[in-house]
Amino acid sequence: MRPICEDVHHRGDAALIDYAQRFDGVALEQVRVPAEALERALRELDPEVRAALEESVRRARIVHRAQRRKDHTTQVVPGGTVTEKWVPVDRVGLYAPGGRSVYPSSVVMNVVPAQEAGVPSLALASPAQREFGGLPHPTILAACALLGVDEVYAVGGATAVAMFAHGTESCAPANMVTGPGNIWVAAAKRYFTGRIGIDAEAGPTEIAILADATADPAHVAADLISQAEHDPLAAAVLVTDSEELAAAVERELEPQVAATRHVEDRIKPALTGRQSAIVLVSSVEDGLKVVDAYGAEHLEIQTADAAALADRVRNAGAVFVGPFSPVSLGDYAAGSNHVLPTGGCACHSSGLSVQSFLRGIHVVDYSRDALAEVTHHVVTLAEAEDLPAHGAALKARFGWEVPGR
Ligand code: HSO
Ligand code: ZN
Repeated sequence: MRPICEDVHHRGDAALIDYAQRFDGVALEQVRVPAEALERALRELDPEVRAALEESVRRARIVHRAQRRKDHTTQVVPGGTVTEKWVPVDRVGLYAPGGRSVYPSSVVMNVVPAQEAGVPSLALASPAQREFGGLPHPTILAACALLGVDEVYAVGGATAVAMFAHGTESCAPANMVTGPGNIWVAAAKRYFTGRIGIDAEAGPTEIAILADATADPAHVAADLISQAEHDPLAAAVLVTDSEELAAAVERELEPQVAATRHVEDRIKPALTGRQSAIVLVSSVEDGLKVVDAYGAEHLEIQTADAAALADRVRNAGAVFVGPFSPVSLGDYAAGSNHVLPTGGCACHSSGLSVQSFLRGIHVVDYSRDALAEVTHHVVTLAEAEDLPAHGAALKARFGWEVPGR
């Protein structure tokens, strides 16, 4: 990975074109996707998919627009203020995978918060695909066109991260790279951490369901399967105080698994893997402790008092309350973001939001009098830290006398 990233640094577009040939089997003429290819992809998008994506975008915009924080000025003392100013990152590079997981919904979930944060320059990279004439997957291109992202690159994997980190002849460097990707993308993001901002590393999908005897076992089973569908390493965990529900869910799983599509390659290994389980607890209260200790990416609460219980959850990427808020709704059309912390990171991190693309800058503005009033404290602390020049910077403003001493 490292030599590849260094090569992109040194040879720019020529390296990207060589790697597209080597890894994707595509002879690229240029790395930037022409505008007409984006327009065509949107024109040729299935109208029903287009309508669904539009609704997904509309709802995500409602939620993410409301996240934007206002600048806030605090008067600390008369004549002394600190303003917290929220400034969007100048330029963001988004990555969209092209292999097994071609998810236009993830393009929506990355682009919408960046746009609502006011990021002025947004580019997307996705691997060149032989079967699509050397362009990225048409649904990804259509999603970009729908969202108004017109700077798109047919570049995949670690080379895409390197392109955004260093910049090439075609692509200006970005300050931040977000979006899911395979292990090479994750490794490249780690490699560049510190130089560019990155989003959290995404692990396999997780769903935990806290349910009591009032839950519908058919729905619980369907929801467990829905996230097992992502990956053989996906985790699906039911936590319940009801032996009857546990048994009924197990009975439901078999026919439902058999009736779906990705049975052998993903769902069966996910459901039977060590990461998935049905956990019997003696009370819903104990169940709450279990799901809090787990800190799952997605937590569904399907109990009699779902809203009250959900209110008490401390660790989860997102919480889905009651029988009519399944995780699949959140994946596409709740308005919430589906880029969420996995692997226990929900204990310290949040999902992607407008906030992810903003920096809070403190703007300090003190008058002469306000500075004079606190100078002796600053001088004292500076002396205590053996940093007399720090104190001198204030004293110089008052004829080298410490006011009030
Ligand atoms: N559930 C996934 C996101 C996704 N679902 C994309 C469908 N498409 C995040 O864990
Ligand atoms: Zn999903």
